[in-house]
This record gives sequence, structure tokens and C-alpha cells, in this order.
Amino acid sequence: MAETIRAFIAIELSGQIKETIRNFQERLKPLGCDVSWVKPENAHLTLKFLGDVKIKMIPSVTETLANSCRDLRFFETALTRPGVFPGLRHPRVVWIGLDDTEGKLGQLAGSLETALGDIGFRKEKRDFRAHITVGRIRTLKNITQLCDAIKGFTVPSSIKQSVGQITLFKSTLTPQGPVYEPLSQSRPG
Ligand code: 2AM
Repeated sequence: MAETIRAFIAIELSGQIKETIRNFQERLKPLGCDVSWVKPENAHLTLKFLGDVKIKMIPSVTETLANSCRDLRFFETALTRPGVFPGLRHPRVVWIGLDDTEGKLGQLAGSLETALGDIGFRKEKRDFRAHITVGRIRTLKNITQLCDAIKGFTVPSSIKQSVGQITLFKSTLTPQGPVYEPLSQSRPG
């Protein structure tokens, strides 16, 4: 049997961003919705979900990340606003956005997509949207209250996130929720 691990590539978030996520969730939790909230300490910005990866592929994934990072120049982004995917009519995921008006996050995700495609990873069909998932909606219980509260929440514009490193994570699904473990980190060369 091929040994695999579930893996993804992400940007780790600052303590200040995690604190904002915690505050946002604390505002929404009393609404009594049926949402599985992401633990703030687990929150991240996913650049590429790899799924089940053969362990023997991990060194070439790490090398691909290092190569993609060579063109990465340190930059800053900031939290924008919260929202839901795919839209208010069928909300499934609660998120907070990250500013990508300059397209740098999209370019980074795109270059990873291309480089990982070259070593056999399936291309993501959906367009990249710079977001942090903060909750997954299980049922539509009290959904109107949830959507109204999300629309009414203003994220302080001063909350910045620096992007100068990408992390390959191992994800282990447990009954208590996913456990994420960094396997390697790549920085600009
Ligand atoms: P997202 O919800 O932030 O978009 C780790 O599981 C991360 O991989 C998740 O935070 C999720 O990012 C992303 N991901 C993308 N596709 C996924 C899938 N099919 N199953 C699980 N996670 C996926």
C-alpha cells in the first residue's frame, strides 16, 4: 500500500490576525448557528490543497516550493471583509478576505499551481480567492441572523499580514478536528 499524507500549502497568519478571527467568531457564536468554527490557531491562507500525497513525493514538493519562492519578494497584505462561499443564497463557508488588489497572492498561488502541475498535481478548477476560512456551515439553522451579522461586521483596516514565507502542512483528520503540522517552510532566496 502506498503511504500517503494529506497535505496543503499555506501562508501562516500573524497573532493579530488570529485574534481578529477569534473576535469575529465570538460575535457570531451567540447566534446559535450550526457552524463548525475553525480554531483561530489553526487558521491559515491556503495557496494550494494537495490532498493525499505519496510520502516519497514530499522532497520534490519541497523543492518545488523552494524554486517557486525564489521569485517571491516579501510583501504585505491586509484583512478586507468577511463573507460566505459560494454566496448568500447557499452559504457553506464563512471567511475573512485578504486584500489582493495588486494580484500578488494570486500570482503566488498561480505559480505554485503551475509548478506543482509540472510534477503531476491536479490543477484547481476554481479561481483563486484570497481568503481565510473561519467556519464551515453544517446546516441552515439561524442562517439569516448569521448572514446579517457577517454583512454588518467591519474588519479594522489596519490589520496587516506580511507574506514572505510559505509552509507545507501535513493535515491529520481526527474526531476532535484537523491537526496541522508544518513539514517545511520556504522563503525568498
Ligand atoms: P480553505 O477552506 O481555506 O479554502 C486544509 O484542509 C485546507 O485546504 C483547508 O483550509 C481548505 O482551504 C483547503 N482545501 C481546499 N480543497 C480542499 C478539500 N477538497 N478538502 C479539504 N481541504 C481543502
